[in-house]
Amino acid sequence: MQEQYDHKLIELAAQIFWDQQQSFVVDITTKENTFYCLSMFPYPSGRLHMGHVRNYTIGDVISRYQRMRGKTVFQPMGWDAFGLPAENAALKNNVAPAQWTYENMAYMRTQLKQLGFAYDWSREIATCRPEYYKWEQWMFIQLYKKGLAYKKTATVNWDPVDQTVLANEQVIDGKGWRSGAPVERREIPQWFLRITDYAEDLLNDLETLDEWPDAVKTMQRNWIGRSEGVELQFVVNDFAELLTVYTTRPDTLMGVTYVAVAAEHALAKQAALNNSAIATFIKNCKQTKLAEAEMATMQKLGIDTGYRATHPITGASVPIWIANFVLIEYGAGAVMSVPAHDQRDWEFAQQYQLPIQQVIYPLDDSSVDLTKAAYTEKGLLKNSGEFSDLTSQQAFKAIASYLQAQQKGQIKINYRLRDWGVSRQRYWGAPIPMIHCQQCGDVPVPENQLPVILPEDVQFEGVASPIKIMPSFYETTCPLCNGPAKRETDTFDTFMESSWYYARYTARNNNDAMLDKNADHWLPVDQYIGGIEHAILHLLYARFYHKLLRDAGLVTSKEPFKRLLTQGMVLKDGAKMSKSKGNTVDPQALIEKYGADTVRLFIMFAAPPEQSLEWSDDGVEGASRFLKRLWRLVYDHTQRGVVPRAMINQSELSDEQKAIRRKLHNTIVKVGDDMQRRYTFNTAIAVNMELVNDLYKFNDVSVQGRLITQEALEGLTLMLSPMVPHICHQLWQTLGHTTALIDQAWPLVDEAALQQDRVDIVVQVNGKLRGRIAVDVHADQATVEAAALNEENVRRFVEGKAVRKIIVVPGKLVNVVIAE
Ligand code: ANZ
Ligand code: ZN
Repeated sequence: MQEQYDHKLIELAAQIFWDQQQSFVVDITTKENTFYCLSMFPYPSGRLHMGHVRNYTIGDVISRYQRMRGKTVFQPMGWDAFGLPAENAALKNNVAPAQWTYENMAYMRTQLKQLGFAYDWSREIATCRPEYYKWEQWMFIQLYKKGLAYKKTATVNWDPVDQTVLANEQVIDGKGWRSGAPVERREIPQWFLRITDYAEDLLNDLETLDEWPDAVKTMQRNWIGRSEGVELQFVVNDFAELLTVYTTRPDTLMGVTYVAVAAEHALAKQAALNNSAIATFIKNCKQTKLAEAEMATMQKLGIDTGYRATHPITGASVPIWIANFVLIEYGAGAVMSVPAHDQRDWEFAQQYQLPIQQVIYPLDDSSVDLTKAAYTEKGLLKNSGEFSDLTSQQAFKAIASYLQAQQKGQIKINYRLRDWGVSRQRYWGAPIPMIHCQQCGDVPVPENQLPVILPEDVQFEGVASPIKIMPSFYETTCPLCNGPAKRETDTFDTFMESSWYYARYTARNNNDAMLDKNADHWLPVDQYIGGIEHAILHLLYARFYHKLLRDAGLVTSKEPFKRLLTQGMVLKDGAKMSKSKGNTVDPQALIEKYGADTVRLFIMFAAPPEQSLEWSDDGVEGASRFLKRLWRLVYDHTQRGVVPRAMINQSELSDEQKAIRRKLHNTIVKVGDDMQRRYTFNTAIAVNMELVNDLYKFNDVSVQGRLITQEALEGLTLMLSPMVPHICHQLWQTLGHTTALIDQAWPLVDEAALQQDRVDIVVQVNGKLRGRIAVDVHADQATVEAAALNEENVRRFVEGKAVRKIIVVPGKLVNVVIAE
């Protein structure tokens, strides 16, 4: 063994060894005792950032630990390879998105290998490969046949600079998140997946995910947004249909003073036909953005349609307005307005001087000032005819049944969740496998013609997608009538690929089916690890897709991820480490300077995985110093020759020898718990560090002492190996083993070593701490008292005084009471 710790040599040697032994390649047909550990795959942006390194180190530590516990661990890695940045890079550097992506993958793969992650590289996936997206296209066609995929014209946020549709979250202050250009609204035909059919399942099954963080489940619940209300109809003069509204507060029905509809509502369109002011108002509404968070704060604007609705109970006639805060996509696209009890309705009524009628009163008789704000609490009904004096809760039921009996309304459950728009007008994505024929309409690509391959060798002319101007791509014949037809040139939202990759890893090499029976051997994923930024969309889409796979008979489980860990952010000087803030630390430089093990150790030691991690150069130095200390300890020990492991006879050991063994075995207990249950890898490392300190002090070169040191060093090496696998791989050999560390089991606890035969007791004199003694655990009271009085410092305080009383708390404390 070399005296100096040389991380470069050691890490390379370990990596070559694992590679040659194929240590991490699993037999995918394994059925029992499996553990599927998955970290969210990266977008191949160019190089790894510290957030990736943290994410993947956590996953690797869990994987390696589970392996030592006897599990067959599957830990795959791949690339979420489609997406906008590749196109931006193409425009900027004049390199095809495919080439840019493949180059980035190659570089980042090298980095991941340098970090020593225990991946089964034989199952690597890149979502931009036809053998992957072929099955996504195939599944889409199955969904289309079931009516779960459909096309409709939808209003979208259009970014005029990036020439793409933006999701609502990508619109910030009415501008595109990347381009900063004012967003326009456009109506274009788009493909949707009917996720709303699964809203109830997606909500209810959250209950089964007891190993998910509550915060994530709450975010999912809010996003799905279930509400219980009543849908009711108003009769409108001169309008062919009844006007339906959705309310969660039917108890306020008698306080309705107007009705408001969305600008896109049929009634608004009819009103605009011969009223240019209304037409202009509607047009202006369309130009403003959709972002929902802004709905609450934006200025409320409206216009009177001149139409009037008849109140379903009182028969009173109320005006119908068009209001910009009513969403066409939610509920019925129209609301019954109760300005006394809804804040938005109140603001609108103030602005346009519409009447405000209070019908709900506080249960405790406190007064309400409706000139300041709406009273939005529930309470007691007044001014509500036969419903007066009911509580809100009672009135909900009473009014709902009244409307139902009159056939004017019914109870309705609504979800905020919208169907998932999967069309993107960009190039670098999986082609949507549909053909449009003038005669036959939309026709799916026949399955034997899949995949529809995205041409990779393309030239960008401007921002527009190259395949939209490439007849060789889009010109085709109709599978039904053989006439000329046009392929869909939109591509899938990249959330499509990341919604099922976890399953495809298990069927990576199957070119005949999307999934096979191996999927059920591994799914659900035992441990999924990733950033909290994916708490809503990615996880919701993956959960939805899993249910689609289940209903297609491809898996039997309900949910894709059993246990979820969302790792905290990496901070530098208190701010999130990010390119835009210019405060990044490049992992590559650190790997080169200190080695992968130092980086891994620092990351796992600096914070528990779910908390944010403050970057510290000193911390990195500290991790590096610790590894050198560990190295030196083993070096010094083995310089005297290796000690073959032998039975240790506990009864022959000195107190000091027993103490160090007890420390070792206590550490094994504690680290096991930290790694298995608590996931507090930082404290697991801390107790190993303490053990290293104790071993430096121990320095017992007797035969027994060397035997104990050998045992402790082996324990340390095993326990630290999930965190710092390379150095431990070497140390294991240095300690005299011919078998590889990677095949070792987690160390066993020797119960005998845990037994304590002496306990430490504090000694007080008149309640003040004056000394400590160690006594036999079985010592009787008299022996303990004598030992206490005999303690040097205690003796000084007691000397010459009368001892009144001695109080003994067994195993803990002795208090000597003396006359002052
Ligand atoms: C009358 C009312 C009175 C309301 C009151 C609230 C309080 P959640 O809980 O999120 O489902 N609403 C219904 N459809 C809407 C749309 N398309 N655009 C904007 N707002 C709409 O919200 C349901 C409530 O949001 C409904 O209950 C309705 O206002 C409004 F004291 O009806 B409420
Ligand atoms: Zn046709």
